[in-house]
Amino acid sequence: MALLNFERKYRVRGGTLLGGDLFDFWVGPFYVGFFGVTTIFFAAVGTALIVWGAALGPTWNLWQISIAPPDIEYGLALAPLREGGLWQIITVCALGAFISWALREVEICRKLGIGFHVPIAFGVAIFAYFSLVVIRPLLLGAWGHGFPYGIISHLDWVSNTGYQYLHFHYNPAHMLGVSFFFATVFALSLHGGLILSALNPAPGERVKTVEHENTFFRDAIGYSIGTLGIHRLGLFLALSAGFWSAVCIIISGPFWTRGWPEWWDWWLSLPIWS
Ligand code: UQ2
Repeated sequence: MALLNFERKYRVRGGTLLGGDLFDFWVGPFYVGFFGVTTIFFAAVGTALIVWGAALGPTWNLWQISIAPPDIEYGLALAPLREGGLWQIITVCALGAFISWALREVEICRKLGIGFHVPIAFGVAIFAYFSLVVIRPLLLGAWGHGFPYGIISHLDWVSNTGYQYLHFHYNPAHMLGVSFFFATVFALSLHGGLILSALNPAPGERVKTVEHENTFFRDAIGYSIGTLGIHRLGLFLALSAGFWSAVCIIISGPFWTRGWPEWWDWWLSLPIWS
């Protein structure tokens, strides 16, 4: 089907989750929908509040601008705007925009009649952010446990939070998260390399097919996971990376307050040694 044919068939009413036909239209290439409107709203308000927060701060240096959550003393209450209240509203706007974007993806999937893999994958990324700024602060009893919105300041937060547990690499869920991140880039480099090797031949040479792709890996390691399989594996590896990152930070504090190296003492405490 040619692009123009396809668009005529696909660009039709229906499949919306909310708003019925009200926002069921396109602006240029972009589908709008109810959630397109809410995405624009939350993104615009959130961005304006970030600029306001920057204007209140001591610097316009892009690296140093930071909008901090409230002090721990405010607990789970709302704070004055200049003392973390801005951070609280910006967090609501960020989640509003991310979730609206995911639901807009769902509406587009429904229109096309395709699966929901993309919005589900994005949902796992939203969950990782949600666990940092909502789940863990709630479990610890203060919004002040969220991370500050700034380029350098959020890096400092990660560093400080890591050292608070002495050595974060001993966190078993962190180990899983890191391993899945590495496995993800490894799989994508194999996949990207393999696709380009077959589909982007030297000038004058023929494009090769999937049999060449299978055969390369069968010759090299005796196994080819297949063209569908590599994408299933990639999605699994990437979602697992996001999932275990969320777990590794949620358990740090709410469920384990000492250094992570000490967690491994369970091994020395096994009765088999005595
Ligand atoms: C493959 C295949 C692809 C691929 C890749 C493989 C034709 C185009 C990359 C090879 C992948 C394997 C063997 C899995 C590696 C496992 C991990 C955990 C990285 O067979 O089928 O399709 O792109």
